[in-house]
Formats: sequence, structure tokens, C-alpha cells
Amino acid sequence: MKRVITYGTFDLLHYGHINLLKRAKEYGDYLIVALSTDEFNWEEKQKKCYFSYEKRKQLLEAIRYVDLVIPEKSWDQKAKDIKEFQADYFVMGDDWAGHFDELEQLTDAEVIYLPRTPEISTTQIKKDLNSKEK
Ligand code: C2G
Repeated sequence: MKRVITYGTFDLLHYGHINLLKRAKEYGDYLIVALSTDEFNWEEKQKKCYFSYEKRKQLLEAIRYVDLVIPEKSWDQKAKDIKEFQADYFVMGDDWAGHFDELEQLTDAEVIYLPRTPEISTTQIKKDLNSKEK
């Protein structure tokens, strides 16, 4: 059983996120998503989520590629999570390329950065919605 772990806010959930989760799952049989809590998002990423952690968790749990959702409460829980959940792969979009390479020294997991889906982002969605309202 190969296990994969990934991290993110996933708000507003869109097909770029789904593309990432789909490709991450292809590395194994079990995909764990560490979902940023509302507090972590605000304190560490200055992101005010549209959907609460519980709602974002509910959405992720409905995705066929996702097997388990756990909370992401701090930047430095990744090595512990990888060990606790025996993850073989740590997968992120390549906007994070290079940021988590040390996990290959700290754990047995392979770090993989996958190309982002370029044309979609929550910021873009909000911009488009605002411009349509005018
Ligand atoms: N993503 C993607 N394509 C997009 C948008 C996002 O592939 N068009 C990927 C990101 O690269 C990331 C995942 O989807 O791997 C989740 O994206 P976000 O919710 O924006 O996550 P982020 O805020 O970058 O949080 O500790 C790591 C952080 O929690 C990552």
C-alpha cells in the first residue's frame, strides 16, 4: 500500500485542485490531505477562507481521490505527519517547488512537485465574479 500526502487550503475548491489531487493519488493507493485550518490560514497565510474548515473538509471528503483529511495547523508538522501516516510520497503543486525538499532528508518520503493548472486560481475566480457584477 503506497501512501501519498498533500497540503493545502482548497478554498474555493476548483478543478485546479481536483487535477492536483487526481495526479497525487496516481502515485499510490491512499491519499491523505492535510487541510489548512481557519486559524492557520489567517495567521500564517493571511487567507480569509470563504468556506470554514468543516465545509472545506466535507468537500474534500466527497472527492473520489481523497481517502483521509487531517488538519494542517502549522508549517512544521509535515515530517511528523509523513512518519505518523507512513507516507511514501509528499506531493505539492510546483508553486511550492524547492520549499519542502528537506523532507527527503527528514523522512523516507519522496518529494514531488506537480505542474499547477495554470489558468485557474481562487483569486482569478473572485476577480471574474467581481467584474461580472459591474
Ligand atoms: N493548485 C494547482 N493548480 C491551481 C491551484 C492550486 O495545482 N490552479 C495546487 C497547489 O499547488 C497546491 C494545492 O493545489 O498544491 C492546494 O492549493 P492551495 O489551496 O492554494 O494551497 P496553499 O495555500 O498553497 O497551501 O503547507 C502547504 C500549504 O498549506 C499549501
